[in-house]
Amino acid sequence: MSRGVFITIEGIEGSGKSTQARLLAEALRAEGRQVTLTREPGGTRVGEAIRALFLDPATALDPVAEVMLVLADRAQHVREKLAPALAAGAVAISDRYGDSTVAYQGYGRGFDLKLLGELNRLASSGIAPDLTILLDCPVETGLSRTRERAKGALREPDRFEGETLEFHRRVREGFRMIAAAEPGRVTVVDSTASLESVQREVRRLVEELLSRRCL
Ligand code: Z5A
Repeated sequence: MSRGVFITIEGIEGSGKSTQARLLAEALRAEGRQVTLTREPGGTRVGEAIRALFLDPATALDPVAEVMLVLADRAQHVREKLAPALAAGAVAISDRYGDSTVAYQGYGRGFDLKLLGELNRLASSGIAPDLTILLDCPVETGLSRTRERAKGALREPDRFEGETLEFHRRVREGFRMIAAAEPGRVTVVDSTASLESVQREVRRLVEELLSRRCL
């Protein structure tokens, strides 16, 4: 039985997840809380190796192999990092988790949603987020932010950055369907707003959760 609190931040590329996850972790640490900030794919040594393969534009991944890789990453991540952090009473913040698999591999690639749900449960040992913050913005906004950031960075687009606009639109729609189906867990935050105002809303949602849990 976990004693900590599990928060995931989800959304399309460029929606601001990594920035908000980092700011949230800093704010909670400044309050003296024990925080584990992590990400998927990645977060563990095995996961970072999977991530490199997963994002490599030179990797021609079969869709089933893609699902298996991301689930292998999750299984390792949960057992090695998330479950111990939650057992120790930490606030665990993950930049992406199971909803990304449903949105990208399910809605984006067309993988069977029911089967994906079962595989996700297996990989996550049933550890579900207490709160998921879905940072939502139009695909064009997210992609223009990441393109702006990439200016001057001497690297080619990763496997997902190279995907079509249509693919990213299906993924966004997938995230919104998940939020509509689970309003008790997932809260949608408009991430076209300024970085500071998104940050304030994220803090408010997390403070609400922590006070509900008397933490
Ligand atoms: N993936 C999958 O397919 N299945 C799965 O199950 C999982 C993942 C778990 C991970 O790549 C890829 O893996 C991901 C899905 C797939 N690919 N895609 N797309 P990643 O981690 O490298 O990519 P990402 O998660 O999309 O990260 P990102 O591109 O860095 O986006 P972000 O984290 O949402 O954004 P950010 O880094 O916080 O901000 C991007 C820029 O926008 C940056 O310059 C910020 O300063 C700026 N920003 C942020 N917020 C704002 C606001 N509010 N206003 C203006 N500018 C802003």
